[in-house]
Amino acid sequence: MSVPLPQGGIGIANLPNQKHKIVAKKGAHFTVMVVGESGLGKTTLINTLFSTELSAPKDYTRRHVKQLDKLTEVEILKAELEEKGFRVKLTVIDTPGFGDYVNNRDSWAPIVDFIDDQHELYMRQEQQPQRENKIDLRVHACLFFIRPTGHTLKPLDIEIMKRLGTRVNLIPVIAKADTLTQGDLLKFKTRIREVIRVQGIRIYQPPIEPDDEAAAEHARALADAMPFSIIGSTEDVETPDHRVVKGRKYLWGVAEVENEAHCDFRKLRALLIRTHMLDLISTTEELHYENYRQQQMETRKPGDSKPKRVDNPKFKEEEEALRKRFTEQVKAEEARFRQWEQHLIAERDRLNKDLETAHSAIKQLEAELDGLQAGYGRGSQRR
Ligand SMILES: Nc1nc2c(ncn2[C@@H]2O[C@H](COP(=O)(O)OP(=O)(O)OP(=O)(O)O)[C@@H](O)[C@H]2O)c(=O)[nH]1
Ligand SMILES: [Mg+2]
Repeated sequence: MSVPLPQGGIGIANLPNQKHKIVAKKGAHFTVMVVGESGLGKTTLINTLFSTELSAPKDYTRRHVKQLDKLTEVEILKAELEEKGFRVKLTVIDTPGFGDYVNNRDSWAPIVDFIDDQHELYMRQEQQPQRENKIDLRVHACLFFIRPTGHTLKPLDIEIMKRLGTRVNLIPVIAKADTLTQGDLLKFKTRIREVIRVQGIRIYQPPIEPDDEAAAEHARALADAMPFSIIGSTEDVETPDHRVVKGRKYLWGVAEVENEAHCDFRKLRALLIRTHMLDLISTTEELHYENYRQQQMETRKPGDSKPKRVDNPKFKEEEEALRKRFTEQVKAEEARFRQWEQHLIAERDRLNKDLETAHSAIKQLEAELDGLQAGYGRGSQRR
């Protein structure tokens, strides 16, 4: 079920360096994961990717994977892409959304564990004598969905993004971009970028090629657009000017998936499956997997078979403390917010009262005026 890639392809034809040429020879495994709160359109985006580019739904396989002792049930979709004889085995991992509250912490922790587990699994296979045909589900790109509040990142987002960013190529996306106006979307983006910077969250940076001006330009444009705004839809709808496009139809018009004036879907797709697939793969190998391996080497005693997060009580303690501190922070923030809300309500009530007083004063004046006019009318009649 190979699907030729139209327009531009994966860009294998002019690979920048020798290493990429080696990857190209072997063919690549590329794994993308979507993560985020429930109902933000993760599954829809995957289906949109497949329906706009990759293949008809019948061409890919879906597999439910229930992880033992884990709360996460991930869905794994596979498809194969081909360009000029270069094959990519694409795997997309759809995770169920976690809740939007601290108490739901346990429902997203398995997602972080899942990423570690894949590194662990790969590392163990590397240590085996027979190293052919390794199972490799190491995640090369993790799309993190942000709720389109128009406000800012939530403490929970920050916490999760921090953890993901040190493990995987993290690509933040703003979900359901059609629910914000372009102006609000831009402000939202700027604010999120600021929070990412201030909080030291690591996100994927498209590398700037020093000796390829066009590629550098493209990379800069991608970096500037982050976090990518997304509209997901597999529906064909007709625009007011009679084009049929993938989009979402509203009374005011159509939000178009592939229109760059509406959202960054095209940029995200280009980054993933055209221009930066190989970079995502090699940074995963060289940076994230290598980090994991090193960390495990340092902390694991010889003969230990399990990764440290299961074994090491000190690590658990630290994590527990961190979680507690985080929960406290969120609670404090919420208390502050509630106080502020109370204050607003009181202020509103006060203003309403003022308004009422003003209203009755006006009413009274009107009544007096009526009285005067009536009196004047009678007076003039008498004359
Ligand atoms: N307005 C708008 N709605 C969207 C968009 N993408 C998805 N939706 C809608 O949002 C709802 C949830 O979409 P899903 O794709 O199931 O969300 P999910 O993130 O996979 O949800 P979970 O699997 O529960 O975590 C559906 O009704 C979608 O039609 C979008 O870009 N804009
Ligand atoms: Mg889903």
